Order: sequence, then structure tokens, then C-alpha cells
Amino acid sequence: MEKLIITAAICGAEVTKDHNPAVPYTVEEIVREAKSAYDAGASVIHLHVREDDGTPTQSKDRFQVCVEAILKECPDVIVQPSTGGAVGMTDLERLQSTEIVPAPEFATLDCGTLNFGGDEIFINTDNTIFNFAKIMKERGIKPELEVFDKGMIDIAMKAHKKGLLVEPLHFDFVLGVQMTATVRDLVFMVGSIPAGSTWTVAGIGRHEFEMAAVAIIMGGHVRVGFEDNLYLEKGVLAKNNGELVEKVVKLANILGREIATPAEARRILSISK
Ligand code: KMH
Ligand code: ZN
Repeated sequence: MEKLIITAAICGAEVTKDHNPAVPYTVEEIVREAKSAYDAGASVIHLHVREDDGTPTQSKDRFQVCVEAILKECPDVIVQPSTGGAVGMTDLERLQSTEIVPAPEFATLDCGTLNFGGDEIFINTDNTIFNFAKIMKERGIKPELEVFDKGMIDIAMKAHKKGLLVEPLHFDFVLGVQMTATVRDLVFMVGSIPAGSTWTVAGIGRHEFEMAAVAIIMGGHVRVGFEDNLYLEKGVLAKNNGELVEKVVKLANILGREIATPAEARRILSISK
């Protein structure tokens, strides 16, 4: 089995310091959280950025500053900017994170529209998805295909049929938002992607570590972090993202799976730096 790639989704766009005071907003806080995750064993940092007051932004300048500041402290880490941004942002706003220099190695590509809780809808029409895929291909950015249900795998395959994606494909199954997060769900999703693809699972909320344990056993990869879950265990807020990564490292040690370095993660994901 390949070594385990741990992605840390350190910030997100929806969680706030009211949920957990360690949620980062400023550049310094974002670097602090990225470093805590990297030091604990994360090889990929999934990045959203904020204004100093916590407002989510996709500003190219803010991404540029944050990515450079993270790479100063974690020189070999893979930074994966979000192109999802926050609910309600326009496509052009969202794409700014792909415009930094040099272009990111990796970025998210959300593969469908979904209910995001309450009255919120996160909109990704087919044309948005195809356009984002085309731009990412032109810029040499590997997409992580964010799929929140099985239909989104099918939409990703439509983009692939159009020649907009390059194999091997990499999927992130985000379970516990639009569809439930059970072992049966994860096995179904893994069985629905093309042979030779790689995958990560992000279990939302209390599902984070259950899904992590199953992925470790199945040979997939794991995403944790404040974007998805704020708690180390029931009723105990994590002090930093590093604690969430450490817990995955402990699970992997118990289950006999080694942790990938960023260089090993690049090889497993076919990312050339
Ligand atoms: N914040 C969500 C609306 C991504 O990063 O690509 C979108 C999201 C997915 O988090
Ligand atoms: Zn995200």
C-alpha cells in the first residue's frame, strides 16, 4: 500500500473563532496553523484565506502573501488553494487563487451544486466546472476533484470525456454534507471512480476520524482540519490543526500505514514540481 497523504484543511470559509478560537484569519495565524499541521505530518495544506476580520476572500493578493508565507516556514509542503471560496462568490472571484505566481501545483475543483445547510446553495454548473477544469489544465494545476455525492463523480467524468482532465485523476470524497458518511458510502464512492485514480476522504464533523480510519485501511488518503471539524474528540476543541493531524498519524501507526512526505505525496499524486 502507498504511504498515507494527510491533507490539512486549516481554515475553510465558514467556520469562525466563535466556533473555535484557533480558527486562523490573519496571515500570521494561517502560517501558524499550516506549520502545526506540517510539523505533525501533513504533506498538503488545503487553503482558504480571510481578511484580518475573518471575512472569507479569494483575493489573488491575499493568496499570494499567504502561500509565500507558508512556504517560508514549510518549504516543501504542497499548498492546495481552494477554488470553491465561500457560498455566493462569483466564478471570476473564485478563480483568483489560480492566478498566483508561480501557479499552484494543486487546487480544488468542485464538481457539482449542493445544499450547504440552511438556505445556502453552493453553485457549480456544468459550464463552471468545465471552465475551471480548462483553466487549471492550461495553467498546469492538478485538480483535486471535490465530490460531495456520486453524481459529482459522473460530472467529473463528463469533464474528463471532454479532454479537460489529465489522468491519473484524484478525488476528494467530502462525506457528511450532501450525503451521509458511512463505510458503505465510502466503499460505494471508491468503487465508482476509474481504476488508477487516487482518493482522499474528508469526513465532516464527528465523521472525520471514522472516515480517516477506514481510508487508512482501504489504501486511500485522509483530509482533516478546522474546515471540516473543530473537535479532537467529543466536547474537546482541538487547540490547533496539528492536533487533528497527529490523531490521524496515531491511527496510521496503529494500523501499520506509513506517512508520506511532501515529495512522496507528489509522486503518489503525479504532481511535478
Ligand atoms: N466553502 C465551500 C463553499 C473548496 O474548497 O473547493 C467550498 C469549499 C470547497 O470549501
Ligand atoms: Zn475548502
